[in-house]
Amino acid sequence: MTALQFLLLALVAVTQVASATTVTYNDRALVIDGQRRIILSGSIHYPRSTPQMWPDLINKAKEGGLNTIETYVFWNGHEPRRRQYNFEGSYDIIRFFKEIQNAGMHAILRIGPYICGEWNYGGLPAWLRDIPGMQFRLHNAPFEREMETFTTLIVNKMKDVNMFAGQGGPIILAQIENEYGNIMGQLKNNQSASQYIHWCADMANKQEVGVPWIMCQQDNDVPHNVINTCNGFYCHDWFPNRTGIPKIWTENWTGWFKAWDKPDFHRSAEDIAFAVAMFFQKRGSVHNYYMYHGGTNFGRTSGGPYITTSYDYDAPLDEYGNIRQPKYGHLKDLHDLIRSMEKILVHGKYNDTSYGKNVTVTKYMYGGSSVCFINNQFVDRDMKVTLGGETHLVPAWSVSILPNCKTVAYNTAKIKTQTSVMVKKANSVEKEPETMRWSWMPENLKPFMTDHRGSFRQSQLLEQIATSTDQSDYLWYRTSLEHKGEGSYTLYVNTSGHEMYAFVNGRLVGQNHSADGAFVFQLQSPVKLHSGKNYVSLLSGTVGLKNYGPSFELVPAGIAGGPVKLVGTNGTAIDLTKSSWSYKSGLAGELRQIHLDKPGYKWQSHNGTIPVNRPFTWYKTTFEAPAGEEAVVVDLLGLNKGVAWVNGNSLGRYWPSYTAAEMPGCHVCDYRGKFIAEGDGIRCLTGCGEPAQRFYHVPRSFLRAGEPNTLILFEEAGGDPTRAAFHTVAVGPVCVAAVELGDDVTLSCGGHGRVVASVDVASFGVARGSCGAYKGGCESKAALKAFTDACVGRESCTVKYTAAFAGAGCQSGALTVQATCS
Ligand SMILES: *[C@@H]1O[C@H](CO)[C@@H](O)[C@H](O)[C@H]1NC(C)=O
Ligand SMILES: *[C@@H]1O[C@H](CO)[C@@H](O)[C@H](O)[C@H]1NC(C)=O
Ligand SMILES: *[C@@H]1O[C@H](CO)[C@@H](O)[C@H](O)[C@H]1NC(C)=O
Ligand SMILES: *[C@@H]1O[C@H](CO)[C@@H](O)[C@H](O)[C@H]1NC(C)=O
Ligand SMILES: *[C@@H]1O[C@H](CO)[C@@H](O)[C@H](O)[C@H]1NC(C)=O
Ligand SMILES: *[C@@H]1O[C@H](CO)[C@@H](O)[C@H](O)[C@H]1NC(C)=O
Ligand SMILES: *[C@@H]1O[C@H](CO)[C@@H](O)[C@H](O)[C@H]1NC(C)=O
Ligand SMILES: *[C@@H]1O[C@H](CO)[C@@H](O)[C@H](O)[C@H]1NC(C)=O
Ligand SMILES: CC(=O)N[C@H]1CO[C@H](CO)[C@@H](O)[C@@H]1O
Repeated sequence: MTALQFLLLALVAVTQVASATTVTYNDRALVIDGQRRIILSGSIHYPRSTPQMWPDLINKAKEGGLNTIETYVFWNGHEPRRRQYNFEGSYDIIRFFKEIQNAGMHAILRIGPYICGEWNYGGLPAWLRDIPGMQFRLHNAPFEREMETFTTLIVNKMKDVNMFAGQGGPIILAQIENEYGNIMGQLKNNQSASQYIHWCADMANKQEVGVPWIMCQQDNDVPHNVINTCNGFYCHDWFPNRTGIPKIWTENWTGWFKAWDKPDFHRSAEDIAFAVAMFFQKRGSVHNYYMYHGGTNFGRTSGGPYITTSYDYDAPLDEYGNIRQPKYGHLKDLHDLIRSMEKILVHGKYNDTSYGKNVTVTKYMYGGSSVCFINNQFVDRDMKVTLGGETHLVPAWSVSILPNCKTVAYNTAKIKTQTSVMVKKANSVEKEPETMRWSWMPENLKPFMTDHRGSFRQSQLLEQIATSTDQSDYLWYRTSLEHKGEGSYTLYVNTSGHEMYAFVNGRLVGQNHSADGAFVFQLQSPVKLHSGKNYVSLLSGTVGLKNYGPSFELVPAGIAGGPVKLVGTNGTAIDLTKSSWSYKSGLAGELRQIHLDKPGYKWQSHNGTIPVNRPFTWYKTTFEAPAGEEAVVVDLLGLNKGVAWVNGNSLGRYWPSYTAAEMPGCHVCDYRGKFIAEGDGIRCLTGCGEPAQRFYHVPRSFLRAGEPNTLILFEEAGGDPTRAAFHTVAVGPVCVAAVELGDDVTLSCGGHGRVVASVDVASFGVARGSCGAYKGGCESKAALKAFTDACVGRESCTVKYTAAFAGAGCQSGALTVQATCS
């Protein structure tokens, strides 16, 4: 054997046997196999997409300059009933981690198992609270026993397939509990809380996972053997309390989640880049985007309270997994630069120098090289900063990075990446919605309108979650009363949420739901009683369970004590609160599993006519899957509220009749200044006054090409399904703005065979409007021709911006280009 052959063989051996990786840390960084490393991570939650989507999402994250994927673990999905486990489909966590490993990336395993995450009950299974003596997230044996059992199960599952770094796997950090610091703060030196968090750390360390344990947002009373980390929109001014541990940012919120009553939040690419650059300027070394891909709350027990089915989060990858430009590209440029400076940042000596109010220059020096950051934290003032003889203009609320301390390679406020506007394209395969044939079936409400027996009776109004154990969104309450003669009354029902339908003698007399984030409301409806026996049937519905705050398991849902009363026009009141109430959890159609479209179901279709605006109705149609690979959505405008399934797979709750609020932040958008998600000063909201969510994601893996696919809707409030239509999501207009002389300008239609159809604007003036609707200022014929020649008919194209483009008499400066993909 020659030396070369030997070397080759040795190489093969090394690549075939996943070698153990050691993970330690010091005050500057994680130390992986003896090397200090910068970790650029992004959160992707496996149940919020499908296994078929995972490789693409992970690869796009890698392409976007990340080296790590972070996820929570979703206990209620894995253990829906006590000791009955689910690790299939979207809950195949092992497959998800193997995909991360296949992509050659690291992973952060955030077990929790309390995870918040805008997830039903913060991830805790609803059956937990039925265990006697249970107190969530405090020092008590029932909770700790269940938490330890589940944590151990997950750790062992990961160990069995060698997923921890020490076993050659991708996991470099593990998390126990989640944002407990907030809870301890609210419980004010509660002994039980302190004992609990120390118990968590001890339990975690007993697991011997071989990688460090982290606790996020745990600034006080930090157990000595865990690393505390920061969550927030900004973490540059935050430092861990103890020395010898690195500065880790576990959740940098890339946007914000959406509730049914809220418009869409947007965090600008400029502001998030500012936050990331500031973090690395101030010694940060482990950074994670929450979320990098937000995704979809598909199942009933996926979303948090009043959270929309879309969990898009304005993340760098959109709900469907498409690249969101310019956010994705602007951050990729930053990641590539940060990683090129890795050695200097994690080893270098550093010096922060204040250049007056609000401006700081940081210089890192290592092995004869240096890199500089200049930040300007003024909201309203661009600043000139002179460094080593050169003067640099640093725009307000931005950071400039100078990899040699001389020339600016990146400024967080200057976006070089294109903007892509995603559009919904009509489905060319499918016939027009008018010709989709619908059939229907009524939900059988009769049993609960009469004396038919419920599951049990009680002479009080019970709390809903305890009664139904969250096996359904719905709980029936029914009582009856004798009345002499006819009478007119108003029915009053006080409920703790989230929605309520009232029936008297089988007729729907009223409905109401919580508004403005307050779950408690009162239903009021005029009712008529007849002589003899009258039935009052109340259907309470939940829309995702509470996920946050101390002792959130004590937050009630449903009628929970009421009162329920009838008040006559003359003031006579009949109090039904202590009547004999009969209970039943779930709807008949849920128990029959109508969504599975089993043979023998009596779907009705009188020559294609179906009833519309009829509450409590099941609808069914078949459709052809749109051709191609682009994401598919179904437009449910015209429907009211319910649940949708395609081929038996839940698309989640729909509620297109819910209109998002108008708020002050709907009409102003400026990236400069601190981003907030609550209170005064919210900005950059869109979708105000529009349906909170009209389009629902239908993952490709739910569809069958070339065969009929079935869409089933359960419409609870009454709507019109005949307008439902399928669309694909594709890049429409693409734009670049603020391009400077010498820049290479790239336009891309996002693949899938889409090409540039036309170049519409090439302007030197100050282009007004937004991408897709730019009104040019001073047209450059030369630029228009160059872009048209290079781009039309191509999936992507690159054009260098040269002096030859300058239009006569045009304002010098930035070039704006807009093209349309088709
Ligand atoms: C700690 O808080 C829990 C939940 O609010 C409460 O049940 C318990 O009594 C408190 N313990 C102390 C010592 O205050
Ligand atoms: C830890 O740091 C936080 C701020 O980050 C501070 O409020 C707290 O007092 C510190 N606690 C300890 C024990 O040093
Ligand atoms: C930090 O930089 C400033 C400005 O260049 C210089 O005056 C100062 O001596 C430096 N401090 C250290 C500790 O290197
Ligand atoms: C930084 O600028 C903002 C306004 O842009 C101002 O409110 C703030 O006080 C300034 N901070 C300091 C430290 O001067
Ligand atoms: C008050 O109104 C109710 C309902 O209309 C009726 O049944 C009842 O007899 C009335 N009582 C009196 C005292 O008028
Ligand atoms: C029932 O709701 C009404 C209206 O919100 C409220 O005024 C009343 O105090 C509530 N009653 C109880 C007992 O909570
Ligand atoms: C719905 O609830 C709100 C809040 O309690 C109440 O103001 C409103 O009158 C109710 N409407 C109906 C029709 O019940
Ligand atoms: C069904 O409807 C079509 C068009 O609306 C009509 O031409 C046809 O006669 C109808 N058939 C029956 C059996 O009613
Ligand atoms: C304290 C706080 O606002 N925590 C939130 C941080 O963001 C995550 C993700 O959106 C939420 O789950 C927390 O509620």
